[in-house]
Amino acid sequence: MVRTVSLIGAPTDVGASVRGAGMGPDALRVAGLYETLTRIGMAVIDHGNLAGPPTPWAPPQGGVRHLEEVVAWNRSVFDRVAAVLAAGQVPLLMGGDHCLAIGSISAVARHCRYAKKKLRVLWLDAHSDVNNPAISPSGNVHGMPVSCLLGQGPSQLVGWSGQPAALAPADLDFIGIRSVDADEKEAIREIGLSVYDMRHIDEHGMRNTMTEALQDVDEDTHLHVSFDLDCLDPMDAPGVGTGVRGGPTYREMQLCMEMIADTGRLGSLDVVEINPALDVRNRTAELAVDFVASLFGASTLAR
Ligand code: HAR
Ligand code: MN
Ligand code: MN
Ligand code: MN
Repeated sequence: MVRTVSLIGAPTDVGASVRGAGMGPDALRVAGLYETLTRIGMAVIDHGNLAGPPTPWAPPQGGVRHLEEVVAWNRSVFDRVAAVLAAGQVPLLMGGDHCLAIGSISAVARHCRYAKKKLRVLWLDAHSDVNNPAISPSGNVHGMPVSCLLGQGPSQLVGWSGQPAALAPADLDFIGIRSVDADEKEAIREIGLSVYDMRHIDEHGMRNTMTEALQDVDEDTHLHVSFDLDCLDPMDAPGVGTGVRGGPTYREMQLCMEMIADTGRLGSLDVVEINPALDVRNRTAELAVDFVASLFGASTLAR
């Protein structure tokens, strides 16, 4: 059966403090996301872009920047992702900054409860995004989505899945992490989150890392990938607002995607943090399209 991928654009940088991630959806379209997925045999629908408030560029209040606007954007993301899942399709959220994963994954979590699927989230990122308003150094919500999904964010941003928390700590694995704020380190330890950081990948290689991360994926699993493009090395992916040197190589990331594809359990995807204002000739969006193709099963000797 041919699976249908639904592209959902969320053109906003409301959760960031560097401007430009709002241009991400069109950068992915220009890089040929629709055409590439079609070429490898997927049915694809582009739903166009969601609408939402402009980014106010105001300072944080109570430790959070732009809370009202972040809530508004995430509500539209939640509703559209929920509708796409209800139609039996694979939602591909084109961000936008990473705060949008709150709405996206909350909708996926609710769907998994109804469908009696086990949700597993792979968070591919340079950052752990597990800040909250009390500890965030910036107030930017793109540094807090993991906390919100674990039920520990501002009250307006938790509980959307119909449960106090969309995710339990064991539902989530971080891959590629190398930038964690002081208080986030403590939060990761206290919550007991599973982190395959860059040192782990250096020492064990991507193959062993992904074998370990995917070992409990079975036929009842819904796999969600939240792909922050700053997971990559900024030498390869310069078009991001908060790049951190020392990411996985192009080949390592390809293997990561191919091993996820091999499980056959990919059910939903976020592609976030592409910032065309900082990019070089759309290189980062083109790279993202390459990796998304691998995630959906493109390989050298097959499609
Ligand atoms: N940890 C920093 C903060 O909370 C930076 C986080 C953000 N950037 C992202 N998210 N792109 O992965 O402000
Ligand atoms: Mn992120
Ligand atoms: Mn990041
Ligand atoms: Mn785990």
